[in-house]
Amino acid sequence: VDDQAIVSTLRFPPGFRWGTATAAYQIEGATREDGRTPSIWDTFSGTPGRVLNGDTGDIAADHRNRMPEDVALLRELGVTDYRFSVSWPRVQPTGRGPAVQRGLDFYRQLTDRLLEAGIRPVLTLYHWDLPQELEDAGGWPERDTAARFADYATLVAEALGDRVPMWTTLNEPWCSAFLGYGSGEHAPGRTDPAAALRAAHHLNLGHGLAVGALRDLLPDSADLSLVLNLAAVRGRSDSAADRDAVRRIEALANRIFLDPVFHAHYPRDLMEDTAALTDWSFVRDGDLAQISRPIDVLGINYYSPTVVAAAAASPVAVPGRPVPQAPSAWPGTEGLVRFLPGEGPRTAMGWPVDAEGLVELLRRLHRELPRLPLMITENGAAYHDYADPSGAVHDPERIAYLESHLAAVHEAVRSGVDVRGYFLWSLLDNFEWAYGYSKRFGIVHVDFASQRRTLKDSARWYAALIADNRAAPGAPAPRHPHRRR
Ligand code: PNW
Repeated sequence: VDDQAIVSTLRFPPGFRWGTATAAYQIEGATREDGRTPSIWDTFSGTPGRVLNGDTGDIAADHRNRMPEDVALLRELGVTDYRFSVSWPRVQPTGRGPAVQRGLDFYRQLTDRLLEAGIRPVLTLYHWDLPQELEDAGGWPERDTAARFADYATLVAEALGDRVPMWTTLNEPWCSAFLGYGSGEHAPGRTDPAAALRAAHHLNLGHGLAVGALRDLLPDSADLSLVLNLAAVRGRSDSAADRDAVRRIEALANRIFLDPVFHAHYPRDLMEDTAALTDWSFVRDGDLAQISRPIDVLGINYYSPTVVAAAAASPVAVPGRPVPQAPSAWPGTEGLVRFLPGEGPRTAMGWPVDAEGLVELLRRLHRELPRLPLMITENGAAYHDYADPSGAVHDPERIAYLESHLAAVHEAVRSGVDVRGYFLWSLLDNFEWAYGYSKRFGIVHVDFASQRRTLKDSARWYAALIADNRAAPGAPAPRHPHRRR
């Protein structure tokens, strides 16, 4: 193949996987059907003040009842793969005991339809909907939750192991641990930094135990993965103080997961920096051997880079009066690290559009883990889409965002990074966690009153790209204003 043609048309390698991604609680609704019990997200969204406008996932995009229509949409897009998650409380309502057949049936029907359509199912076991009963027993800060997760993984693998070729244990354990138990922005909404660190370890342990269970049950051909929302961290400057801020955030966002999973240890600097919060005695002999069981693929979710600096002089403490501090998602960095807003245009989430962060992240992972295949398991953007009188939904900014990020993926692939596929977040407008229905990430518009689906311009753009296995010629090259390559 002519090298120049590859560059100018952004052609992707043959066999590159193209998908869309969703998560159970964000689209399914039907939270009381099939014998499903509440998850921590039902409880959290049902608690006033936790989710914007009091939105809940009770109905969401009604996917539990409209699944055939949604698979037809995937077929129309021409995706090769579809990434979805299984709702733990739909399959194993209290988090213990046998599986509920009706719950499993839904995922059996979904995967059957996908396979009939020639679409590869990519199954995530945990996308944040812990059965409430397990939270009542202590949740992820409690060691037993890791064992419960491995049991649940076993139930799902026994039921679907013959038809699902790619499995993910956890989606973004950083969010589960640090937004769920640290800042309290996500369910279960606890604000205890030590509990957040324990949760991170037990999520890692649950991942490792589940990989062990899945390897025993699944055919050798099954690919096992973990999905992380790694931070592409940049310092404001190269000063020693700013570099120290980068090191601290790297440790809490990335190395707390990458080091145990791929190198069987926790970062020593992180353990020292958090010594005032915990002695890390929750890490027991043998845990790291479980956590570091080999996986086949690492999934990366990328939206925006993270820019940090050393905090300005810490607030002056009045003797006897504690300095009030918002609960932090970054245990041990309070008063030491400042997050900067980043530059350039932003999405409706307020997140800067910066595809260069994705190139940097992919190159860094390739450098550190050269033999590990990677997948972009989520990338996408929320924008304020507009409908014209004919009912068509236009989203030019989303297309521009996606073009620049696909150019970034292409650039990484060209420089030798082993990226196997790309999953666009998301197929449908859905329940965007703490933001409820106020933020729309879909390439398919959902009218939440009528549940009508309408392909946005970006959906047609994505279908054309997939059909051709290449991004549109002339897609803007990824650039960061202050970086030169
Ligand atoms: C990811 N943060 O969530 C999730 O995997 C999706 O379910 C979600 O809809 C998507 O990204 C868009 O938000 C995140 O605050 C939520 O750092 C919040 C954060 C990161 C990821």
